[in-house]
Amino acid sequence: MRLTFMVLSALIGLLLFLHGAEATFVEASFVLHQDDTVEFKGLMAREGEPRSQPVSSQAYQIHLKDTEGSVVEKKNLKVSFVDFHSRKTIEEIPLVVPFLYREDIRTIELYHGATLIFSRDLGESLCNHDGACAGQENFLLCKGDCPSGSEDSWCDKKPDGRCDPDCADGVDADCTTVSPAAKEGNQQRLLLGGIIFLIILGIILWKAVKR
Ligand SMILES: [Ca+2]
Ligand SMILES: [Ca+2]
Repeated sequence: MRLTFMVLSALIGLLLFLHGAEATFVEASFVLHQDDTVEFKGLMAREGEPRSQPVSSQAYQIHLKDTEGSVVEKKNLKVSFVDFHSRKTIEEIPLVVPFLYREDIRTIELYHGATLIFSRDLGESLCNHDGACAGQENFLLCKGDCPSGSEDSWCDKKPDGRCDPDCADGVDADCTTVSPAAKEGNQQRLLLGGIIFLIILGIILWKAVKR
């Protein structure tokens, strides 16, 4: 049983390694005022899992809704208008709310108690599926409109022969002016590295199964 688990874990790890699977999350930024006015500052897409501490107080909440208006995620927000150091009351605070990206998320709402103090349709901002890469759409959120190599403020680092103009010098191998011979040499080294990795993994698994 333990062996089967080990083999399965190794295979899943290998699959994740080969595909480079990463979740996408979005950070929504706001400025919240004491009088409950809210300024929306924008959205930022990132790769990975959102990290935020659980908050027990339900005084302020974010609701994410789908196209049908059903709540797909609720989050309690940490809100305090008292400065941590000076202990003085402050009039406004920045709020950054991370959430896992799902294609069905359409609306973000901010509540103070039962009162809706802010609402915004995110559908247009995240991906409007119109064939043009515009606004805050990018490769992470909207691959249909912003394929790899699009100018979308996101360096996708995909080795696919398309130079991404958003990548800094040396980040996207497709942007470097490497000679075809050197490029072929790099590809061969990468292939050899992959084969060696698989052989080592095979030996480890074989030894584990034999034990
Ligand atoms: Ca679009
Ligand atoms: Ca890009």
